[in-house]
Amino acid sequence: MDAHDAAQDVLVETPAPGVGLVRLNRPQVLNALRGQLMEELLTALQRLDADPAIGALVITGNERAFSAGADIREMTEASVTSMVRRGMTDRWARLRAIRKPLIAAVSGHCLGGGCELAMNCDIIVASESARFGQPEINIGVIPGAGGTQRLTHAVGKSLAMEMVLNDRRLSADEALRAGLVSRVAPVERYLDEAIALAAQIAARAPLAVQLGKEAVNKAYELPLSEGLAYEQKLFYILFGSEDQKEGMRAFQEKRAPVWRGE
Ligand code: CO8
Repeated sequence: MDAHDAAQDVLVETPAPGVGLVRLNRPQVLNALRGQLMEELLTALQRLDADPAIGALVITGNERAFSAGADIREMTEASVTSMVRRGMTDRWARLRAIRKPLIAAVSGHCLGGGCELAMNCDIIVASESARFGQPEINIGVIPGAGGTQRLTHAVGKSLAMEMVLNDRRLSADEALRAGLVSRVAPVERYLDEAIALAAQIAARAPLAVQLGKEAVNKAYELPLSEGLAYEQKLFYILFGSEDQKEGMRAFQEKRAPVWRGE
């Protein structure tokens, strides 16, 4: 293994109680998503997901770039066979299998696979300098990790088409208006806001948080009648939890609930 291979492509921190933070760490190439980075990212997220002390996760880059997308150098000479063998599909499936809420804290470039990574998260918090785009058309391809699908759900067909077919980039305010992100903060504060939001969610009833995430994400997959039925089943399931009893008793006793995650 040479020094390049030994590089840490992601850094993991616990910046607040209950919060796991994963920083993409290839600033010299605007956090381009090479295979090694994706593996390290997924390993870190899976570890945090399994850690009972952690309730919510934040993925971030740096002020200049969340990520400028897949590593173009790694892909240039790729063949169909090598792309299939690379197991890209498995990696994104592993990301979707994370049960705890994932918040993307985005500043600067958020492009291509970087935008797809952010959209795979449950909530996007943007800095005022964030720029969202799917510029794959410039290099002769199209998005390959959900961009055409998730963007269309998030911002609507017309805007998604402009972004995919003509590299239209969205400013943070445009992304907020279009519904791609839920809040925009100054560059000095966006990460702190994302961490604070994660800490608030981490302090809530863990099972309800997990099932709430699952139910909202089902809205992307299911027709309304099936989604409503799915939600109802999850709602019923929560009546088998201690936390449901605790939450409703605490309300009546006018005290703060103590969640046990059971
Ligand atoms: N891959 C590899 N290297 C990159 C990438 C990238 N995506 N983006 C930037 N870099 C490198 C540059 O080559 C440069 O390196 P060097 O200093 O060695 O020349 C360094 O980062 C800094 O970049 P620039 O000098 O270009 O910085 P600028 O501020 O002038 O420009 C831009 C910033 C506009 C972001 C520009 O770098 C750019 O256009 N980058 C490419 C963006 C792009 O096309 N992204 C889409 C990639 S394809 C994709 O994501 C498909 C997703 C499929 C699934 C995902 C699988 C993980």
